Amino acid sequence: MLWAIGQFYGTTFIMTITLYGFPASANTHRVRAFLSILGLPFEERLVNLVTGEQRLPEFLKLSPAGQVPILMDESATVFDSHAILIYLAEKYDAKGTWWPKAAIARAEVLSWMFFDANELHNGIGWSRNHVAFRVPGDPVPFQQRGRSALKTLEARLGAHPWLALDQPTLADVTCVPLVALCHEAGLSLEHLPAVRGWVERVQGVPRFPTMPSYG
Ligand SMILES: N[C@@H](CCC(=O)N[C@@H](CS)C(=O)NCC(=O)O)C(=O)O
Repeated sequence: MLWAIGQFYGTTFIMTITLYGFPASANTHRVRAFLSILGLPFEERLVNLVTGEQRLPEFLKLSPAGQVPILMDESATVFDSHAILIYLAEKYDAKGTWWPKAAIARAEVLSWMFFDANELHNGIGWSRNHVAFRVPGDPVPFQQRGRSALKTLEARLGAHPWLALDQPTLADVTCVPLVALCHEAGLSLEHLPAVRGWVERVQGVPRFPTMPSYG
C-alpha cells in the first residue's frame, strides 16, 4: 500500500485510505463523493473494467464479487459502496450527520440506500450499461424500471427536500449519482422538477465532486 501524508481538519497524519474504482462508475462515485465531503485524503486506483482487471486473481482477493468499488483503510478491506459509506460514516463522521444514530432514522436512510441497490441499480444502472457502455442486451425493460424508480423519487421529493430526513444523509449521497447520470441510460428528468431540484441541492453540498460522465 502507498503511504502518504494527509491533512484532516488541520491534523497531519499518515494517509491510509485507498479507493479502487473506475472513473465512470456510479457505485465508485458515491464513495469518492463521501470521502470528499468528509474531507478525507485518499488515493484512488483504477481498476480497468473495460479490459477485465476486475476478474484478475489479485483483484478477486480484495473483491469477492469482482466489482468496484473496494475501500482499503489501514488493515480493513470493504466491498460494496453501501457498506463502504456506512463504514466511513461510523468511523469518521463522529457527529452522525450523514448516518444518524437513532434506530428509526437509520432505518429511513437504509430504506433509500436499498432503493438504490435494487431499483436504481437494476433500472438506471443496467440501462446505462447497455446504452452508454454498450454491454450487449436490451435496455428497454431496465429503462422501464428506471422510469418507475424516478417517479417514486419525484413523489417523495415533491414533499421532502431530502430523501430520508430533514437534512442530507447517506441516502442522498447514495442515490444521486445514477439519477444525475440517467441521460446516459436514455432516460430524462425533463418532467421531474422535484428530482431536478434535489440533484442540484445534493451536488451543491460542500466538496461534492463533479459527476463523472462516459463518452
Ligand atoms: N452493489 C455493488 C455493485 C458494484 C458494481 O456493480 N460495480 C460495477 C461497476 S459500477 C462493476 O464493478 N462491474 C464489473 C463487473 O461486474 O464485471 C456496490 O454498490 O458497490
